[in-house]
This record gives sequence, structure tokens and C-alpha cells, in this order.
Amino acid sequence: AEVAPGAVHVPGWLDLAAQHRLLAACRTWARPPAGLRTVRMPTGAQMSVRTVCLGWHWYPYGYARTVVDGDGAPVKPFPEWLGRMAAQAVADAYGTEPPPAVYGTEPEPAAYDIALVNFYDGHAKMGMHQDADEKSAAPVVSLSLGDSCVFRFGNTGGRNRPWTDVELRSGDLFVFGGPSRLAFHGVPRTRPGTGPAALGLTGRLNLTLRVSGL
Ligand code: MD5
Ligand code: FE
Repeated sequence: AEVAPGAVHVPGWLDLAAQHRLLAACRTWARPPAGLRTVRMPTGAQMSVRTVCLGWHWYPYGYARTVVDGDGAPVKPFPEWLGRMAAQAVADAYGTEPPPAVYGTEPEPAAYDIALVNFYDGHAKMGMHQDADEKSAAPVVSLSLGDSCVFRFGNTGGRNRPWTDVELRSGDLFVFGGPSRLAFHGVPRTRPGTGPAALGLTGRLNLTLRVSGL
């Protein structure tokens, strides 16, 4: 379903076996060094999600090759299979016709080289924000595992209404590109206990696959 131009939701893109494999990978990535960490904003506020990064380390607001706000270790590599998964996700979401880029001038497609894995416990949420630290207009690929959440898809003008609330469930794919790439968005709540029991995950994981342009 196209929620907005360039913003395509594909429910159930990952079957349960694929969700299991991705979750197992997330569990190994979460281990130190360069494992799961709590991000503190420049204001001093802590984010309620916990994060592990692959390829590039994200900190508010930039990317580095080492965990500059954690243990200082080199970031784990971005695996080739994750890059193939990202390219397949974009192709499946858009068919053959990717939306035109709205900023950036580099030729597409660039290789996916960042994964941000965010873990949400039952109380975690994410305020309305833009993902603007990448120097590439390539679409962001979002994959969800575990508990469902309310995903709030806003507009490019600011963090206020109008927005559309979309339910993201375990196995769902969402691709954000073209005119939606810089839309404000957030996660006002998760729905504890709604994930597939067979997955064995308490909470929610969201993976975003990105092109750094760096
Ligand atoms: C989530 N994560 O469900 C979301 C899914 C994040 C984040 O927002 O930054 O980790 S990714 C949503 C997204 C990414 C890029 C652009 C847009 C949405 N958008 O234009 O709405 O935990
Ligand atoms: Fe985001």
C-alpha cells in the first residue's frame, strides 16, 4: 500500500523463518564490542530505544566509523546479504519504477551500507523526527520484528499534523523514498505482547537499512 508518494508499506514481507534468521543476526550484533547502546541527545535526554549500528555508527547527529558515544570500538561491518535484502526490498516495494530523488545529485542506485537496529521495550517510543543525516537520497528500508507498533507518518513541513498512523507488525517492510524521504515520522507506542509467540522476542526490533552517501 502506498501511504504517500514514495512511502510503500508491504505487510508480511518477511515470513516467520526469515524473521527468525534476522532476529538471530540482531542478537549477535547486539553483543559487545560495539553492541547495543543507549543514545543520549545533545540536550542530555536519553532515547528510550536502544540501538546497535552496522557499517557506520550513528550519533545525534552524524555518522562515524567507531562508537564515539559508547565503547569506542570499530562498528561491526554491514554484511553483503543485508545489502542484497535492501535492494530486493526496494525493488519489491516500487516494482520497476523508483520514485525520483528529491535531493542529492549522486547517481542511483548506491549501495546500502548502514543498518540501524532499534530495540523497543514495552515503554519505548520515538518522537517525531526526520532522518536527514545521510548524504544520499536513496530510500530508507524499514523492517519490523516482534511487537506491533503505531508508526506515525507525518509531513515534510514539521512535526505536527497532518499525519497518518500505520500499524507496523512483525515481518512488515516499509520503504521511504522520493518525496517521503524527509518526512517527519515517529513511533508513539508499541503494543506489548502482540508479536508472534513463535518468534520468542519480547519487545520490538526495527531495522533501517540506509545509504550513507559518505
Ligand atoms: C521505526 N524507525 O519504526 C522507524 C522506522 C528510525 C525510525 O524512524 O529513525 O530508526 S523507519 C521510518 C522512516 C525512515 C526514513 C524516512 C521516513 C520514515 N519517512 O519519511 O517517514 O522504528
Ligand atoms: Fe527515523
